[in-house]
Amino acid sequence: MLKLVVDRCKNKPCVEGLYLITDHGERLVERVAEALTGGVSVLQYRDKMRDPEERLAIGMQLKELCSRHQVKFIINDDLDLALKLDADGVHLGQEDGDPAVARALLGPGKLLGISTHSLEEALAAQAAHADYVGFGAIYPTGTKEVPETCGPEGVAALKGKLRIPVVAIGGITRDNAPPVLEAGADAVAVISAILSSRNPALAATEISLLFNRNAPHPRGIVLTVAGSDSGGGAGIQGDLKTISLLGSYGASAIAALTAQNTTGVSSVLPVPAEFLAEQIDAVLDDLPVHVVKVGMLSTPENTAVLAERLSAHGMKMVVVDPVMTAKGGAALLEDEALAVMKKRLIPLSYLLTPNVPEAERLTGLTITDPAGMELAARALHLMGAKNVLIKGGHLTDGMVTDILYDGNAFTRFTAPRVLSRNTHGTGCSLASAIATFLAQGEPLPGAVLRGKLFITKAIKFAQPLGHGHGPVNHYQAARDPSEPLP
Ligand code: 3NM
Repeated sequence: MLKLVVDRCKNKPCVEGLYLITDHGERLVERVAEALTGGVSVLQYRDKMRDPEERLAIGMQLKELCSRHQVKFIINDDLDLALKLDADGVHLGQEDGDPAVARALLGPGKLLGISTHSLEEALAAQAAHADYVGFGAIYPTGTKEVPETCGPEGVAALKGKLRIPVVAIGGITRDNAPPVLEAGADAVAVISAILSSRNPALAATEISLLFNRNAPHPRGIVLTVAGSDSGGGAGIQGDLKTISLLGSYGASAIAALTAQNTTGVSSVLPVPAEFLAEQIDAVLDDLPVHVVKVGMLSTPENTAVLAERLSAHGMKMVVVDPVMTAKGGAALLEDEALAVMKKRLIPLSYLLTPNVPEAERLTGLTITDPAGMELAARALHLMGAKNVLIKGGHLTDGMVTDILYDGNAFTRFTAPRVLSRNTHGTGCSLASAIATFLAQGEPLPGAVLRGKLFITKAIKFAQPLGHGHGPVNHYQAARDPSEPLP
């Protein structure tokens, strides 16, 4: 029998999520304003250089930004400034004065944080009525001289011993934060990985998304914008199966209807662009969507309206599968839509996932080998895609190599080719799987790796359903996505 338990004691921690700390660089307020659009929950103004007058002026601007974004605003060290600005709290280092004095002056309604570097210091901070502790340095950092680092193990050692939240700090980035969260950090404090980034908004979005790792299932929300495949293997249907079976919540906006089965597409009915916009708005006005996955769009109008709505909603995590033709050759994107995709949609994409023919059409290049894929990836990055994954399945080698380019480095993902006729839904399902893993708090390289594993299994386990190219087996592939291929 289902038992109802009412828990009135479970308060949310007062500090959790992404805790951004300011640096001493130029254009601070502008860079912070960008970062706050990416899901920051606390901002600490830490200024060891400017004079008091300047600090007050900057502090006022930062406070205004924080109220606009509903972000808690904390002042480092300077109690006087915290009181003048009526900030949400103050943060003290070990040598920054007496916590009891700060607590008395701040009053009970404000937050008091204390920097700590060992279990003993953390326990002492708790005894001094701190509301949270900063704890580090977790990793080596160039931002501040730190005597030693403690790694995620240092955070794990605090577990169960403190009642107050732990804000892990020091050298934390998108790629090394996951073990810190798994060790039990309630928040991560970051300076350079966000404020030294060329795109502080995206850097903040990537790190704040990692906190979904600990959310209950369905974990993370993915909106798929694509065509309906009546046969059920690809398009909206394949996407929603992938998203649900992998454990996230899937919403959809349908760009076109297709009459389709495993033998091919017999008819396409695009949805009017205004109605596509209404679907997207209905979902994004209501649900806190973490990642949007884009597939078949059919018309230039739909491509343009999607780009416009994604910008209006400030959506940063957009995985674009630039679907152009069906396996049997049916056009799923009208020719005039290609230019709109290049100009309007690609610059909004966090990850673009073309196969070789799609990458050729988008770039005008001829691709015959991995070196050609790398060249095309660079060209697509120049068009504005933040990350590009070119899928090598159409090349004829025995091994299939996909190449990920993040604007800095190439990563190759190679797997033996699975010889199968049952590959219907491969591209849609791979992009949906990557979108789902991102929404669940996996950083991009891991999301691509897990997506590749999922789709390779889905092809391997595919059954000969229908009279043409059977659908990939979403169900079997999702049963244990972490397990290596048999
Ligand atoms: N305090 P970044 S480490 C301000 O260990 C600060 O107490 C630390 O900057 C501590 O994110 C640190 O650029 C620097 O590494 C954090």
